[in-house]
Amino acid sequence: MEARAAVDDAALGREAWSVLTANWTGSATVPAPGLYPHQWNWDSTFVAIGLARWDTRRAGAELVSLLAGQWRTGMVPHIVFRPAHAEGYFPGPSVWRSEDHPDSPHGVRTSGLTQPPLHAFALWWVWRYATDRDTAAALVRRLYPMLAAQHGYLAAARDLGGGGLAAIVHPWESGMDDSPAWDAPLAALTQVHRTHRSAGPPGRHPGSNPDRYVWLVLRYRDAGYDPAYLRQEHPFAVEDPMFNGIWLASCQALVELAPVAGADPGPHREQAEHIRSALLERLWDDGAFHARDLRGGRLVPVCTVGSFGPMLDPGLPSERVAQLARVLESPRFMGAAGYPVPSCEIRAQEFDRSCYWRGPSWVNTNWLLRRAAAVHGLTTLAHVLGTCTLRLVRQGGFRECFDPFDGSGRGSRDFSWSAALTLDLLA
Ligand code: 9WN
Repeated sequence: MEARAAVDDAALGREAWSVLTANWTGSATVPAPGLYPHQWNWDSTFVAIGLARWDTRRAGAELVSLLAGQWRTGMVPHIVFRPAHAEGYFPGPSVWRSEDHPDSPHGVRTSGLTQPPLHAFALWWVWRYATDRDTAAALVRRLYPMLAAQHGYLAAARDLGGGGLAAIVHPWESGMDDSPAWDAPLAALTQVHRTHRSAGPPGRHPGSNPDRYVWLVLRYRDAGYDPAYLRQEHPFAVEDPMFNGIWLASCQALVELAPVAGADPGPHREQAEHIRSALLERLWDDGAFHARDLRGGRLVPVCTVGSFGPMLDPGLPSERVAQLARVLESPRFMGAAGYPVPSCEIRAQEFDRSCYWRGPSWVNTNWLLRRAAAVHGLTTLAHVLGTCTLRLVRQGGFRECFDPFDGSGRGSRDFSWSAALTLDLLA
């Protein structure tokens, strides 16, 4: 294992700041130097969360710059491109062609997909912990309408199953690109994707089906990023428990933020209740939440770290919380991992300790599960998740992800959300 001398809290905090300083572009934070040269959607929410207690202005700037890429439909894109680095990442702006779409923002090029809607939650976190109260209040007033529009988009354009949940239409939208949860829906594309030869470099992530990923993007783009096309034809549509658990948490955040913005919290409360019922009715099976493949018409059997997303909801019934916590602490996840939480259950055939979202542990999902444990009063679990996550970064540095057995770092170095969330965990 690649370990380094353990560093104390003060040194770890300084190292985290230096990563965030190096990855700051002047208006936003890129996920990592080199590989990810643009602004990514949920990465920026984690950066804002990590900065919330320390730097209200920069936390706010992170969200403001991301929302500059918001489409008039309310959709918040998964990448906001930096012009100077245009084709430094594939697929770049020339593939997405956002500028051709009448609803895209003027003067900013973006992708056409979204990512987990953690934005309202991140804004609430900033509001809750801000030392600079006036800046935080102004930020809430400025961003609240944009976030309400984002939620409106999800409800209107993404309820492809008609049951009250938002569907992802591409694995990239989950933020957990090559999770085994998408294997079956992607395998069903084999017939269709053979009719198309996509142009693009080989995938960065083994097993991530790069040609199918690009093929799905091109189909959606060529259909004009049209919600009717998504409903009627798009071949990949999945209800992900993490995406929807995050959406629910963000609805609850808007309930808290609405009065600050002079708005009515009622619709957000109703939306949250609607999502909770839909999660329980549509995604719960055999003691855990599972992704629903809308095109295949079935739940995906494998449990992943995404299965615990609905635990972010303080209103989740206590017997469901207890069942989820048992699975999380069992040898299927934390019980057999030296460094929790593996991104896929260890007993699954698809589990791979070294491959991105197919096994490794990630700081962002650990942070979300620590938060979930805390909202349900599971203090020991929350404590273990916090200390184990800090142990990972103390030993391995701010890596993109980590081997769940020996804690060795994987993927990019100097990864922004690993650094930012460390600042929160150190608080
Ligand atoms: C595609 C930026 C992003 C994260 C995702 C992570 C990875 C991109 C990629 O990097 O996805 O969006 O190129 O694989 O899976 O969670 O937002 O850090």
